[in-house]
Amino acid sequence: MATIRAEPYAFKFDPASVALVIIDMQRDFVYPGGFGEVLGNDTSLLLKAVKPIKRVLEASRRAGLYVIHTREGHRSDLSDLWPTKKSRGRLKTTIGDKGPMGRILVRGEHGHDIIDELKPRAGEPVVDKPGKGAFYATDLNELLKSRNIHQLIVCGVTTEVCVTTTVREANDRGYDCLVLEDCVASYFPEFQDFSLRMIKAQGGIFGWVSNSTKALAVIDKIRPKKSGGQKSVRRRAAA
Ligand code: TIU
Repeated sequence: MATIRAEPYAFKFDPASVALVIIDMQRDFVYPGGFGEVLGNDTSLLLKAVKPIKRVLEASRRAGLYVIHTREGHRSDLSDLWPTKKSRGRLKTTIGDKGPMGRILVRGEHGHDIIDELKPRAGEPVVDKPGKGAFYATDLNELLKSRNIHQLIVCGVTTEVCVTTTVREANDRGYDCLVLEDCVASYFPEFQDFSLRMIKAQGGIFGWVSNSTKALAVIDKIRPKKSGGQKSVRRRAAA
């Protein structure tokens, strides 16, 4: 068992039963010119999370932890886009329309993809989700259950939208979630603050909160098991 210093108390986990889940680190949200900016937001606030996430991602790979990435987006015919989601906000440019980085939040478009700094490696599942929560209309639960994973280390954007929706969904499906506060980001600093406080309040009503420094102090010491790790499982599956 490994232990990360966290609030409201230490987060204990078995490296074989934990996954690093990186939520929606897509150009559309993180870079200027994407959907985030179309919504009127300052995307520079999200860029701050990239370096700490990268450090946690690289350490998790070295440790052999299971790594999953998610992307919010829709089929090119928008058949999985609720009319309510399309029209909400009364924006001039909305999901599916042409933006500076291709059609906004449409799968296969440049803006929809994960930023180069955090590019998924072969063997790391990328879960495409049409909603805010990563469990809605995806196979995330099946991917995790098939490996007996019941604890998640959560990073990504935005804290009060897709991160907390996913953490809440995860709770109701029996997962423990540890959120790393410098590895999640919001366009609104006050929402970031309150979202993290809501997670750890009431004895950890939704989970635990820590940071990348405390997590890395522990993940850096984990050695991958010979039979574990993403590569060897893939090899087994292919055999
Ligand atoms: N707008 C906003 O803050 N977020 C989203 O629309 N999606 C995610 O959080 N990924």
